[in-house]
Amino acid sequence: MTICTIKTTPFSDQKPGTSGLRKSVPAFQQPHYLENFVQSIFDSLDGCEGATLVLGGDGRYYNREAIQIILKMAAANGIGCILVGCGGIFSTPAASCVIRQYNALGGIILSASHNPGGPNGDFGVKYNVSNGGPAPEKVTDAIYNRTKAITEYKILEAADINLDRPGSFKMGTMEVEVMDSVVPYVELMQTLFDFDKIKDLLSSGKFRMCMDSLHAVTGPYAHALFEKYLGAPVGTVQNGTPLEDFGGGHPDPNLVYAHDLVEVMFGDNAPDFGAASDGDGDRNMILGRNFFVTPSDSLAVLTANATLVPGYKDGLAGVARSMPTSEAPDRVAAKLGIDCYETPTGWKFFGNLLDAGKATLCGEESFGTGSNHIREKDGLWAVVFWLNILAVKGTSVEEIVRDHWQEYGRNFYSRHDYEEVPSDPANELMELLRSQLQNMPGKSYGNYEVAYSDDFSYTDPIDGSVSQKQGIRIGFTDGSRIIFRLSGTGTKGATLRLYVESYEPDASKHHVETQEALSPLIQLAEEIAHIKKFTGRDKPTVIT
Ligand code: VG1
Ligand code: CO
Repeated sequence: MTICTIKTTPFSDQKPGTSGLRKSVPAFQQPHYLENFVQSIFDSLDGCEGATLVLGGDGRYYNREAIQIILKMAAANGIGCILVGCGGIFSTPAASCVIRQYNALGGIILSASHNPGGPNGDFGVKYNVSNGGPAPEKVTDAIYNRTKAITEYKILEAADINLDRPGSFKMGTMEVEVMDSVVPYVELMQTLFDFDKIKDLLSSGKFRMCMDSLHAVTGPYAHALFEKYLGAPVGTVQNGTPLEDFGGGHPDPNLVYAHDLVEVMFGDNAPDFGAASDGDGDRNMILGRNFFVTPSDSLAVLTANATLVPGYKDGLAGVARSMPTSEAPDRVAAKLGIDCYETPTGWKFFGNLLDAGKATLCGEESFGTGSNHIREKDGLWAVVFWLNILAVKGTSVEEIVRDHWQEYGRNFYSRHDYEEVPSDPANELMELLRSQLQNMPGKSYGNYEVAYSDDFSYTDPIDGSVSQKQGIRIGFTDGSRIIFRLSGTGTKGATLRLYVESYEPDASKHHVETQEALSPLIQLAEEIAHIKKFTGRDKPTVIT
């Protein structure tokens, strides 16, 4: 078999964002586009000669073609062994699990996560390092620098590998192991949770759940986990077959896009528990009967109840949340006497804290929760964690959350997204805000007095690396916050995210509807940032 060296020229737009390189499928299909990025990964790796890598994706359109190209490039670049998902399938958490179990050098995960798929949808490539987590910024910077200078890539002339059944193959001198990652993933879950107890609950006939995989990657994992191992009736998992275009849907587990599930959980005779996950399986949404759990509250509830679950029975070392995530987990941490870390948006910032044993649970407001069992957020893990708590407590989701508010107070929280707005005015909005930050502290807006205002900068407590300009935050003396960020995962124009939070200790006010409770702050955000003027929109695209 011949190794071909192909001449190429750089693309200027291959800078990885919050979670890898994300572009439209047609962008990835341009000649050499995928190849340039993949070669840049290989060129940036230390010791890829003979190494083991994990490879797979969320099953979206172009997944299979990309896998065949990457296999041939890996073989030409001297990789020793590739563990590839059967059918090309690897959820992000399962990839993280397998990288760790096999001591692989890293993994290439093909996903644009919650972005829509299909021939005109999005595609993505991210590189994870040997701890199983997303590459830290120094690695993504190295890859990006390489993409700007690349002149050639290597690829083996070889036949495609059959991805549809497990087995061992050779491609040149490289070994290819086609594996089903459902089993190692479920086995990991068994080490953390009380499967017998959850099984009693799910097979009792008294408790019903509904899991919506949104036609994305968690389907096979969820069918096995809930219907085979945990005793839930067949049919518990809906939309459980991964489709290349996610059935035309938007594989994002929130109240807007997971509409099938929302209809079930807010309809007549709703089940006790509902959950959904995203395109690549790292996000989760938790619902009770007629009840929505905000992701920030979910992290706080898991933290408060962790010792009920076998894997965390000895307590938590600490907890970490991204900056825009509500401060609900901070209140639990304070009561438990453990540290609560605040990181920039993106799971890569949790890696060092998890590796150093400083944090056990982590979470983001964007429906991401996870722990030190892997180095990615993990949608199904969160679902099983909730089930384990429900099985122990024997109460409902709503009761657990309301009791939680009663004990800790309620952090009202909402995110408003303005998607696909023109980039220039979005950047202007951010610049204008930045220019005002210095003069804000001490200033009053109606009942709100600014306590601090800055563009969030994070110094990693483990390696000292500094990440600047991670979001504009304005904090008020009563504990409320308004935060502005531009998304780093969108592929069209800019997406402005406004995050709003207020704290309510008084239990008699906990029933107020979230948007209503936050409306003075939402108006204030408009007053300060002139969102309507800059985005040309009179309301957000998505409210979560
Ligand atoms: C979004 C979320 C962030 C999450 C990231 C990747 O990033 O806000 O919390 O880590 O997506 O999630 P951004 O830059 O668009 O706000 V996923 O499920 O795409 O791997
Ligand atoms: Co995701």
